[in-house]
Amino acid sequence: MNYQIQRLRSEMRRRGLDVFVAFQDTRYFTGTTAGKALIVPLSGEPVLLCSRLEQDQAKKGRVKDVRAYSGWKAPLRPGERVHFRDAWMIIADCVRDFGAHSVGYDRASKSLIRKIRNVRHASYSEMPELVPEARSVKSPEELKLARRSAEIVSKGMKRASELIEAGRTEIEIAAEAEYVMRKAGSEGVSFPSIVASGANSALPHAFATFKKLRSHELVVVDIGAVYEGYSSDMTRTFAIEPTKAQSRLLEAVKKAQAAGIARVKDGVPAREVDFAARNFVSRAGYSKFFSHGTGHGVGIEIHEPPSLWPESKDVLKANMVITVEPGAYVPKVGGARWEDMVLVKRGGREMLTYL
Ligand SMILES: [Mn+2]
Repeated sequence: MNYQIQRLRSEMRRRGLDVFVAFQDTRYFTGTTAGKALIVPLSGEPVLLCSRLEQDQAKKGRVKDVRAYSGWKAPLRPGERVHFRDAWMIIADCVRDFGAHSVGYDRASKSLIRKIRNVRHASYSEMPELVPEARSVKSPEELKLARRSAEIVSKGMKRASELIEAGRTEIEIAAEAEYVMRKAGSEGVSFPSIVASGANSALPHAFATFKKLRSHELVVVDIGAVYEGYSSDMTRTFAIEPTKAQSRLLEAVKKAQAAGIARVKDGVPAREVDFAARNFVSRAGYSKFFSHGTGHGVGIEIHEPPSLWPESKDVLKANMVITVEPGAYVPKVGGARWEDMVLVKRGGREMLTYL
């Protein structure tokens, strides 16, 4: 049985669940984007439910028991098996066949769960955090994909760095970086690319606009790729003939990032990494301007556990992939953020992104 299902089952045991239904996040378990729901019992084969048009794709994934459904009686290809029923009826059948009393699921509409409950009585509990938590520690196969995704974003950042000069537009830099990542195998961007110059750089979640880069500006470039479902995330801040205040800000943020990264290893509370970086930013006089957490886990989703911020209860474990990204956003000076993906290891760490 695959690693992902094993991790889910240990979480299910801990919470006393007989069955877990993943509606949102089937790709993590199946390795395919096809699928409406994955029904996982504590033992035995999981069932992947998909619409009829997705079934060939669904069968290429890791789950053997693929059940296709169709809401209307369409003519079938030779040898094709389709359940002419609604998806929720098939889920209810599975809950019955697995003899489940306690069913967990990630997220679904109340009306969908009500329909299932009406034909198959059991306790149904929404547990949106269960899968993201199970996902936070990566398998060797997942780490290959995360590494590849990090390499791709590093290439995109290299391209962006080559284009930083007065007169170019933010959009142009974003487009070139995205083009390079796409050609290197990215499925798309993991979030809308940020190229934020001058006053825009002081907005942590700016986009890229037609604004032209000018001298005496900071330029925050925050981009991400997706490789076989695994997201990457990287930020660099460039400076065009920076003022003293801009250079000082940029140096402080870079050093804060290094201080944070130096704390990363298996067993360390995530908030300690945040503290190390934040402390550095504060000592440089920018504590008011560091308005976000120091980092987050990254994988199937761009933001997933653990979270690195002052009140985080998460503890870093070997084979988690996290970002470390302190920043400071100072009106009239500009913003700076420095972000890399870091693999947590026993006794240390490994940088996954590079420039
Ligand atoms: Mn990030």
